[in-house]
Amino acid sequence: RHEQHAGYAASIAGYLTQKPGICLTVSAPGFLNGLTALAHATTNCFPMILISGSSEREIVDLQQGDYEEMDQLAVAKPVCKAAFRVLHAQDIGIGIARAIRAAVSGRPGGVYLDLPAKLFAQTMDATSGKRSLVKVIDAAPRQLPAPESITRALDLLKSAKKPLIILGKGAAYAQADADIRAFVEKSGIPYLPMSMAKGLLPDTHPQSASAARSMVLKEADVVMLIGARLNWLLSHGKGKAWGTEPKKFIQVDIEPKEMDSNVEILAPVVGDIGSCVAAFNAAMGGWQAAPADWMKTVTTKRDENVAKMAPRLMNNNSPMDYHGALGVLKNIVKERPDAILVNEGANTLDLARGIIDVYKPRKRIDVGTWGIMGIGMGFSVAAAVETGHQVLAVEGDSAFGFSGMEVETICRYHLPVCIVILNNNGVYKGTDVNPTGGTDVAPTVFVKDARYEKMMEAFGGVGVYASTPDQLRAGIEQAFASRRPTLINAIIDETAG
Ligand code: ADP
Ligand code: TZD
Repeated sequence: RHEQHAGYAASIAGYLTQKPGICLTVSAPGFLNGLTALAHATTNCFPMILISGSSEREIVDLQQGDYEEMDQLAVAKPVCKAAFRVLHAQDIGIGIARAIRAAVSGRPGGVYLDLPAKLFAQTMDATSGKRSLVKVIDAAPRQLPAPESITRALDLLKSAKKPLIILGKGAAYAQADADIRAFVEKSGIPYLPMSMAKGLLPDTHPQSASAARSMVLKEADVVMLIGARLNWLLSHGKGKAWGTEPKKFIQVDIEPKEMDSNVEILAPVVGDIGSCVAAFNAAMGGWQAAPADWMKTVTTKRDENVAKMAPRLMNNNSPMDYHGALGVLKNIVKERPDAILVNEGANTLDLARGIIDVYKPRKRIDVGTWGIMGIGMGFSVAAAVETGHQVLAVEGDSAFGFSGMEVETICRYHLPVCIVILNNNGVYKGTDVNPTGGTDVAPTVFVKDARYEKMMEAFGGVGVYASTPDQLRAGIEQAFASRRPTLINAIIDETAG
């Protein structure tokens, strides 16, 4: 229903399949709507191609006022990995091939392909048309790491007293799941998954340090990043979050320029993650597992934190609080680990990320590097279409509002998507007071008791109003059993958050 969501769907299809998702839009305003998603794809290292029609070049360049006039190639360039324009029908094959290669090779990203109006009236005979198409061979070639970089990294890792592995969404994208798991397990080192890397190893894995995150970041002495950047999500590798213990970093990434971007990387390993991790596994030989006392410190802290949280997740309050509602969702996903979890919001995001365990790779997709609202329904559509699995979208009420109209798309294609809106009447919570007085509500407060479930009913899907954890569970179980598009309006105490 809106190009931005088509674009988000394309971007996450690229992430899930390693094939660039393709989004087609009309010119100027349609192009601009899709551009947000293209920029998002580039920022998150997802392969995607935005193809857009554009006005006549001659008129655009002289700014003579064409229908939807805009110099789209120039506008797209700063936010994408590559941008191309095709002016002749015989160049379409080459244009598409260049776009595919640019999107998936090296660090993946968003590519723009501009098709001006002039192109559409052109014809070619079928035989030369066919000949002009290009078969893209080995679009994302393996990039083997230098052998000495592998030795350097393993030597540093061996010297550690308190090592830590951080897995990022680049590792999940790489689809080297078995090798990554084998490496982590053989190393015996505690690991921390970034949000979309959850499930590469099950969150219940004995080496998972998720529930001891603050502690391991502070205490670790050698940190190995695999497909994760030291950006804001990791406090740039320095400052309070990283404590006073001096850190030595190993970084595994396909992008050489990522090294030393925030702090010194003592052991850079540049290559594709599949090849790098396979090289580590081959070179590890008789590996001495990580110091047992360190692992014990990590698991003690983790188990303490998990035990502290457990009773809150079982509360049966009505209206619900976040923990009561998310406790239900945690159990649902535990029983159905093939479901794909889509997640956006603020409290809804932060708490769901910590509480809902993920058991398999690429089963959690969320707001990504920018922390954007609006990915929810586009991601849900793409996840359902690309995988055929049940989707569970856990949405803040504000977050849902950015893409809500796409529930019609979900109904139109009968997709197995169950949306749970944690509805607390506003952004963060629903009790803010307008600081300027007057009769208007605060800017963060929405219409109270909004009946979001009726939006789904409007298009023939199932709407559920749930004010208790039991009603929430029953609604989701019904949705998963029927695979019908379902929207559950889960009523959260508006003071919660
Ligand atoms: P997270 O947000 O999970 O921490 P980031 O998006 O910051 O992860 O980092 C992902 C990193 O993974 C990027 O630096 C990207 O270059 C890298 N990457 C993506 N695909 C591959 C791959 N196949 N091999 C190696 N590195 C990859
Ligand atoms: N616009 C976009 C595109 N992305 C954003 N991240 C924001 C605005 C700012 N923003 C956040 O960072 S979280 C959020 C906004 C608007 C909404 C949080 O409210 P919610 O979730 O109802 O979705 P909770 O759980 O009630 O906090």
